[in-house]
Amino acid sequence: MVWSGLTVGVTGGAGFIGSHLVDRLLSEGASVVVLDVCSSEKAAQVPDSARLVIGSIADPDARREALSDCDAIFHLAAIASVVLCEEDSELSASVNRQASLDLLAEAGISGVGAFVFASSAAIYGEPQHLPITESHPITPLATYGADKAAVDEAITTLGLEEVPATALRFFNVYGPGQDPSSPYSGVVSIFTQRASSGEGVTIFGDGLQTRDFVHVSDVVSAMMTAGESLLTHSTASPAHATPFNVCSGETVTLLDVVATLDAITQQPMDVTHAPARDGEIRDSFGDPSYLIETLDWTPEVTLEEGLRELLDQL
Ligand code: UD2
Repeated sequence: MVWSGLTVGVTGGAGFIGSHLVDRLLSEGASVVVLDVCSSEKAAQVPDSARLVIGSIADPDARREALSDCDAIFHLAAIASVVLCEEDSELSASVNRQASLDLLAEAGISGVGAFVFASSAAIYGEPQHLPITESHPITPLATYGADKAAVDEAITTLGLEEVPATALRFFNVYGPGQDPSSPYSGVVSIFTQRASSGEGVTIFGDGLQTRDFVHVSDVVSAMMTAGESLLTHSTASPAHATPFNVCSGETVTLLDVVATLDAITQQPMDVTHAPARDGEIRDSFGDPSYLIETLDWTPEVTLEEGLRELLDQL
């Protein structure tokens, strides 16, 4: 067992994806340290068996307290709202960019055996070809994507003498625990909650925009697999200084999502159309084959299975 007995830091470990990762690491026998700015409500949800340091990744003392003795670090903490990053680009620059770069440098100094960064499909910007492969140009549309891209690039240009690290480019992640009421709620969390309560949904645009929804358990497996490879092979790992798309390869329209929910609940939802969101990307779907072939990862949860699971839990 690669993780048993290791101390593993998870920044953003009280968040949606991070909390699933923490559960998985604990079940694999790791000692987990969570660094998160979380509310007291979120703090209470962090398992007692993990050590929680409440603080920002932009605070060097908090980083030191939480992460200086870690064997591996998963870096998920970020200002996740694209809108907030646009409104406060200084905040995004200090948290999403500079603190992440500082953390990466400190991980190198302290000899961390694996650094896994939560990058984003947002770094690709408007797709120039579909499906999006890792060689797609990095042309982010906004501050959030630009700051993620800066850290992604720092990782993918690391040398063999530096910290073993990888950048995982998440597409549209969904699954249990994603808050439908937050300002950056994913469409799946909103639509499943509405389907469950019998309320209608609003589709921005014609509903034919495409996305690549990847289940959080598959995202966790991708992070674990990449981390294991780095811990085992260090900078000789094929994951080192390499970016990977983390996506399902399943392309769906929003109308497909509604139709699938309708079929599961056997109750058609009321759908209202509103104008498309400004500056939104119409089609975004990725090619997961590089991760599948390089690290033997397989996305296992189909969108229909994932939606059924969510509705069962509501
Ligand atoms: C994703 C990320 C976002 C950022 C962005 C960069 C999520 C949840 N969001 O935004 O953080 O990285 O990519 O490109 O992963 N929609 C509706 N009705 C609703 C809500 C959404 O029609 O009530 C539409 C929305 O206009 C879009 C699609 O659903 O066409 C997906 O929206 P989203 O916010 O879940 O994700 P996305 O891809 O816009």
